[in-house]
Amino acid sequence: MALTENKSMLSWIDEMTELMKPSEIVWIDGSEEQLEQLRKQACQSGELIKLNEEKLPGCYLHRTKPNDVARVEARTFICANSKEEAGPTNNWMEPSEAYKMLYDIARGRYAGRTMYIIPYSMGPIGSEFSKVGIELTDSIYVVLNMAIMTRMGKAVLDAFGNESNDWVRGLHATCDIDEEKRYICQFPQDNTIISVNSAYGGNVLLGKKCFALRIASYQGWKEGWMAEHMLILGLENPQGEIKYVCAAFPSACGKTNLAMLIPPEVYKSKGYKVWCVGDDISWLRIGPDGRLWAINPENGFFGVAPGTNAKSNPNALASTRKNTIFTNVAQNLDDNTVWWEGLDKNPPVNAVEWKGAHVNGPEFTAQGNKLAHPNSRFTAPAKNCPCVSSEFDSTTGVPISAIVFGGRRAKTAPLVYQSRDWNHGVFVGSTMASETTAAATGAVGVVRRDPMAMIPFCGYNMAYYWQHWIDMGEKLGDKAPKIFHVNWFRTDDEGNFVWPGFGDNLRVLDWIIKRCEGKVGAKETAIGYVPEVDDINLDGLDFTKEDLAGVLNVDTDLWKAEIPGIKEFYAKFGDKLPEKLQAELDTLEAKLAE
Ligand code: GTP
Ligand code: SPV
Ligand code: MN
Repeated sequence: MALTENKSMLSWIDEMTELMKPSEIVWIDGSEEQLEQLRKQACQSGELIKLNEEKLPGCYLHRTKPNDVARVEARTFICANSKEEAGPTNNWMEPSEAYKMLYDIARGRYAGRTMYIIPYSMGPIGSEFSKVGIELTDSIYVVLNMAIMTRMGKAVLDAFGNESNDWVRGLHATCDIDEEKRYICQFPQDNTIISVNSAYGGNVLLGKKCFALRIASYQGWKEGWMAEHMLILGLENPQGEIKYVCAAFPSACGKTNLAMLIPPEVYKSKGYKVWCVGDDISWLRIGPDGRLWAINPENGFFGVAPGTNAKSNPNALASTRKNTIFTNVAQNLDDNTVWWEGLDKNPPVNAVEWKGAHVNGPEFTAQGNKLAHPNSRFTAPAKNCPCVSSEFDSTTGVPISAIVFGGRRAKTAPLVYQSRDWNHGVFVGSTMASETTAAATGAVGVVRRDPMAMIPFCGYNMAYYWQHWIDMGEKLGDKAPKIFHVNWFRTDDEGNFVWPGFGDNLRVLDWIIKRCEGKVGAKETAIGYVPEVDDINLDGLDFTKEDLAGVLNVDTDLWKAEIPGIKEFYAKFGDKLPEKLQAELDTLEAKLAE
């Protein structure tokens, strides 16, 4: 029986039922009984493997097809009404052509299968920030992941009611997981997403990148708010005051790690704490007090497994110890637990690698093979996180003091710098560059422009998106958050990371908050304000002031060499480029020439 009487929902579901020809239809009501029954079914079919109930209660392992392990940017399309509205950084397809192509691929593909209808909310149910979606899928894995990553089920529909048509339509069909027919298409003007021939996270958990970033960024543009690829953390000082920070880093560049950071001993002993509100996506609105407020629209973490360990990110590791789904990690057959590169130095001897082959872990890895896929992930409930913020479910969100951009740059970008003002900060975000990672298919380690960490996720022309940022800054006026840029990834001549990173990034956050409070000075450089060497606390760290001076150094020649790349990138946007950004570029060039 349908769980809603909303006509726009029912008529779209009817239309899709007609198209997809499911043998069975199941509404996901969000109850634990229903989810448990689906887990059992998935274990019977082999889609999930139940892990050790004592060591990892409620946890499961899933392996995707080896050709389906990451987002596919080349096959992701923004099907806006015109190519110009999608902009030069997005793939574009004309909407009616796209629908025809996708419906031809998907037609009848639920035959012999069950169509699961997942009603879900991005954001706490009942919050003004929140938006509702319905995802249709033939994958139990998708249902169970969505149950962790979103608020879902009947409660969402009850709160949404029968009148509104303002909800996002999402159709996912597994089909044959054929790479050649894989498409991830967003139709911003229709509030619609269609994803075919994949069963991997970011391509099929439609509430996440497809809705909460691509569709929502477009909605935010039209409605006066912002959807960003940003973590949200609260930094509590010894007086118990909490300041909130949003940070945008590209995929697999450290959001989850920063969001759950454990302060180094010198800070911890004084009473500093970090609270996690979100690790991947922020929705931001100007509040009644004129400040910028943020919610995390998600309800769980779809985090990178490799590199997560008791030292680098104990809070993330703790989050994965119960009720978690692991995707493409290795299985330890001796105790039926999981393993990935960087968990510890002891790969399991009796192991199943991520593709499903039984191997001797130490021998296999010694030959240079990876037991877990570099983009293997955990799907864990946010509530599992030991440092989850008390504001996690807040319907009003948290007020943001600082926005931090960052990426992987071996050279060029210093450890941290502050923009001169909001528009300069927008310029800094718009010219961000970072080395590519395993989060998307394609080459890894290639420097590319990734403005605001949104290049794969902006649902419309990025030039308009930048103008929207500038407009938001104008509305915020002197209540606008201060904007910073960080780089944890500077390397020495041997290619080793210089800055210790992880928990020690708090030392940089501390400077950022002090700058927001006007409590510390800075050195003005051509690119913005850089800390004085004495103003970053290095207590208890094996890192000298000379080392610090090295990572804070702004190399004018390297920055001059950046300019042609920025110009070339900006040129793609032609006359759509906001004048204010061109002016910022001119200013940077002039300052570098001084
Ligand atoms: P998405 O979920 O793909 O959006 O990624 P994310 O930005 O949340 O990345 P995550 O925090 O999972 O980090 C990805 C990789 O960066 C892991 O391999 C981490 O070990 C590494 N990393 C994170 N923070 C630091 C840091 O401060 N220093 C260094 N050297 N590596 C880091
Ligand atoms: C990312 O790639 O930025 C992720 C993982 O957060 S995915 O959901 O696959 O996009
Ligand atoms: Mn992400």
